[in-house]
Amino acid sequence: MKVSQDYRTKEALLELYNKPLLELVFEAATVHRLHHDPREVQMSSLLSIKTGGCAEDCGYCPQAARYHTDVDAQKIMTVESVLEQARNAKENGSSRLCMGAAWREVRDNKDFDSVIEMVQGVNDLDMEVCCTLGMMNEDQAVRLKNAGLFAYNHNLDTSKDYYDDVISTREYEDRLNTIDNARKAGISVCSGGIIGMGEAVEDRVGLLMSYMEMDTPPESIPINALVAVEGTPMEDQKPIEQWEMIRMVATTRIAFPQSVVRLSAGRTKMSMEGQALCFMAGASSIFAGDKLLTTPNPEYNEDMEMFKILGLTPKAAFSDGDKPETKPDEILDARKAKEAARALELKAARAKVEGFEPRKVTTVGSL
Ligand code: SAM
Ligand code: DTB
Ligand code: SF4
Repeated sequence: MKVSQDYRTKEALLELYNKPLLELVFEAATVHRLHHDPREVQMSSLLSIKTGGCAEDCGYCPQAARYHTDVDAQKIMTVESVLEQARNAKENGSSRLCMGAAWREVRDNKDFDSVIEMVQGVNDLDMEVCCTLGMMNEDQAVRLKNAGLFAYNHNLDTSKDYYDDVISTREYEDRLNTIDNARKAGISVCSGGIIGMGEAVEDRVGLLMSYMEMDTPPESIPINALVAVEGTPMEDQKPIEQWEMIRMVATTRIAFPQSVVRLSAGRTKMSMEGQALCFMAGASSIFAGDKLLTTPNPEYNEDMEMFKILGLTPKAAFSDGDKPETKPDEILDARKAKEAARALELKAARAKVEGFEPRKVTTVGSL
């Protein structure tokens, strides 16, 4: 039962969302317990491997180059520094690493080759690897899959109707195509949205309807509360009440009984009691670590304290799917072989220069 048969229409979902809160939470908690171990919560760490300078105009995003935020554009991280961060995240109990890049789309260049190496390296650490790199085509999805990618995150963000109020530089259809490309390559799909962007409740339910209409809904659905960042067009959005977050989590849980529902951005504004109700209502994953991509997240120790109080335990890696096999990547291997050959040539040329006796210059008299 990948989607709930009782809530397949927008009207039914809307009615569900608007139910008396405790009835909604109770129903969600019941569904959750039928399909998941309610004590287990997945801890996923986010890492911004390429920050800022993005060409898109997503109204919520501090990484869009056109908005004047505190986020500066940076180069892509090195593979070694990513692996170091991955090891730290694993030591702190994270079973998944989600690497984000502020790209409109994946390009077939050296930076993508580096991402392939990062995916291979993190998969070798026995962590679930997720990437969120913007739009990608089928070939790029296959390369990522062969590198050992477990999941691809690509959010629809909101309903089809509200989408144009949020983003103008790409279409809803583009997002759906990328999700399809990930799916076709055999990658687990992570896709969700943001609430608190000025949308109506109908748009929140409209987002869920977009997933209802898919042949296979996402394996994980992140629910974010807008982090209103100064300099973005949404800087003045009033923070949503945590009750709305609880309603959205509960409705998502009931509509998609088997999916992982991730309580994502916005936890710094929630109380522990508010988060507890989200776990009760079926949230089965969080982003762990004191930073999301560019904005703060609760401290690691705070989350560990919350887990202890609520009796939650971190979920092990690959509980919901086998570890992908890392296969050789021809493009990456060819580039590395070329670089190695070039390095050898340079070394030989340098040795030649060093072994060369410079001609003695004798100066006659003084100038
Ligand atoms: N550039 C890629 C893309 O847009 O698909 C990947 C990175 S992008 C930052 C990933 C997701 O982060 C967005 O789709 C959005 O849902 C979420 N996000 C970005 N800024 C946010 C904010 N201020 N508050 C809440 N969620 C946000
Ligand atoms: C998702 O749904 N939320 C994450 C992750 N997927 C990539 C991103 C949240 C970003 C919040 C704003 C920031 O830190 O820049
Ligand atoms: Fe760029 Fe992604 Fe931010 Fe949109 S959400 S501006 S695509 S980084």
